[in-house]
Amino acid sequence: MGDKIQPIYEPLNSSSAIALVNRLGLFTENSVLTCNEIGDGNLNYVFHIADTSSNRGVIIKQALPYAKVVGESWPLTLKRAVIEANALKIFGSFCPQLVPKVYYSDEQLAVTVMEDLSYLKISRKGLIAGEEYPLLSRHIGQYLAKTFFYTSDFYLEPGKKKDFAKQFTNPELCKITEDLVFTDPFFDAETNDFEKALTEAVKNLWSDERLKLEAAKLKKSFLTEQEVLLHGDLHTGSIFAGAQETKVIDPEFAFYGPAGFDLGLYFANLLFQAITRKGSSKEVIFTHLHDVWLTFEAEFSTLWKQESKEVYCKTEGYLEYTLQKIFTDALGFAGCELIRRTIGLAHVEDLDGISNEGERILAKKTALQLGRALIMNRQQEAKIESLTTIVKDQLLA
Ligand code: SR1
Ligand code: MG
Repeated sequence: MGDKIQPIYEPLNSSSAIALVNRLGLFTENSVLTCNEIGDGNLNYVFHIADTSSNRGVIIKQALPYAKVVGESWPLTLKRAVIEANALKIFGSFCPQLVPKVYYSDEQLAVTVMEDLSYLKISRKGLIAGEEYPLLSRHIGQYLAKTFFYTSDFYLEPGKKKDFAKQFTNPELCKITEDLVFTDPFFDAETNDFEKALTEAVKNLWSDERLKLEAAKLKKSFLTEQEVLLHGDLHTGSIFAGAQETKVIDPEFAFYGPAGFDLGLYFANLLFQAITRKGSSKEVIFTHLHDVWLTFEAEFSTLWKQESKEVYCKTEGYLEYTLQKIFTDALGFAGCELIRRTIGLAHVEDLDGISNEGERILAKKTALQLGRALIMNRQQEAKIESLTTIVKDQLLA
């Protein structure tokens, strides 16, 4: 008697996705709706539903109870959908222009219904196609400054921050990163995936004890440092871009971790373009690297000076120490991302899309060398020229 009927999880299809948006009243009654599954990521379904006459649309993202990239043999929590919806709402409250609006979320169905961004392009695809996106990295610098600062102990009352950290405890998705980013690529693990022609280069990594010690330190930082609420998977496939607009999507890996992690992933995914672009078109990527760091540094410093609540934020040298730590960590995390996207389980189109085998292998060897160089030389002055010098040295080596 009086028992609540719990909606049961089931994967959506075109007709149940359309039924859901109709139930939510997101379109007028007479709308003729089309629905396409457009997800090309590793984990979820993504449905694009549009009204054929107005072309107005929405996106429904649904988590599957397993990792799509591997199949049902790799079960994965549906709770990531709640984490994602809540993270979108929190990040959207700090930078509404840079995050899609969430219209609805349902924990049982593991769905998030959000703003249609299909008029923009996934920035990885746009960058591969040679598009320039002059505002992209300035927007990402602003996004990082705000999301880091407003979720950190520099701004939040410590109890509130700990509540957030509890709400965003995300052990299953963190475990994916712990394994796929920080561990497996440095050992002969089953998940690794690389061409035969890379065997010697890969074995050199596996036997490099100095490199493994540094990878261990970076993994420890990821495991233990609860500095800010991270996006957790901020590669260029998690960012929609256009000439004027940028939107950060997919924060299902969100958790409290070291601030340099998101920045490092973004650096690394730009660096794939620095590696693969030819001649002077690399310069655009160096400009992106400058833009993201300089914007981040300026915005974060302003927030620190104007809005910090932590008493030590007025102590001389503390801001510089904090920026230095974020920069150093970011270089190390960027190195791990370069290596894991080259020889680990989940690759990037920037490299795998190179059809000429010789060129592809050369690009991958460069990515491995650059990854190693960033990890080993990450204790650099927090100046973007320190990063571009390491990159240029490796690209010319
Ligand atoms: C099994 S998931 C593989 C990768 O896809 C996601 O986008 C994350 O980057 C994860 O590491
Ligand atoms: Mg994703």
